[in-house]
Amino acid sequence: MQQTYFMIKPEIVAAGDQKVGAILAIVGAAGFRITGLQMKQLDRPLIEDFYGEHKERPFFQDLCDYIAGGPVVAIRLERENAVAALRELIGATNPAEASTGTIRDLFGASLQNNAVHASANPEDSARELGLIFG
Ligand code: 3AN
Repeated sequence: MQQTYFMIKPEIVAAGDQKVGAILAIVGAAGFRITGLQMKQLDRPLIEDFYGEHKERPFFQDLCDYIAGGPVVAIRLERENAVAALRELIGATNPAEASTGTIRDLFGASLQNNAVHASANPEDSARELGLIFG
C-alpha cells in the first residue's frame, strides 16, 4: 500500500455545487481509500513552502494567490501504486491537454485553475503529506 496527497483546489470548493462530491466519487471508484480529509484555508507561508519548487517561475505569485484565495479540500489517499495511479486519473497539468475522462479534463478550467493537485512522486507525497497533515 502507498499513500499520496490529493487536493481539491479553491475554485472547485468555492463553486458550492456537487463537484467536490463528484471528484471524490471518481477517486473512490478507482480503488483509493480516504485515510485523511480536511477542508481548510492554507496560509501563505505554507503554500509558498508547498510549491517551493516553482519559486523562480513567473507564475509563482499568481499560483500562491490562487491557492490562498479560499479553502481547499486536503485528502490523504491510500492504494497500491497510489502516486502513479492518481497522476494518471487526474490527467495532464493543462486541462486542454488532459486525456478524455480524467479529472482535469472534466473539471479543469485553465492551466492555473486545473481543479486538483496530486503528488508527482513518492518523495513529494511524503513531503506534502507532512506539510498538510503533520
Ligand atoms: P502538476 O500540478 O500537474 O504537478 P506543476 O507542479 O507543474 O503541475 O504545477 C503546479 C501548479 O502550478 C499547477 N497545478 C498549476 O495550477 C500551476 N501552473 C503550472 N504551470 C503553469 C503555467 N505555465 N502557468 C500558470 N500556472 C501554472
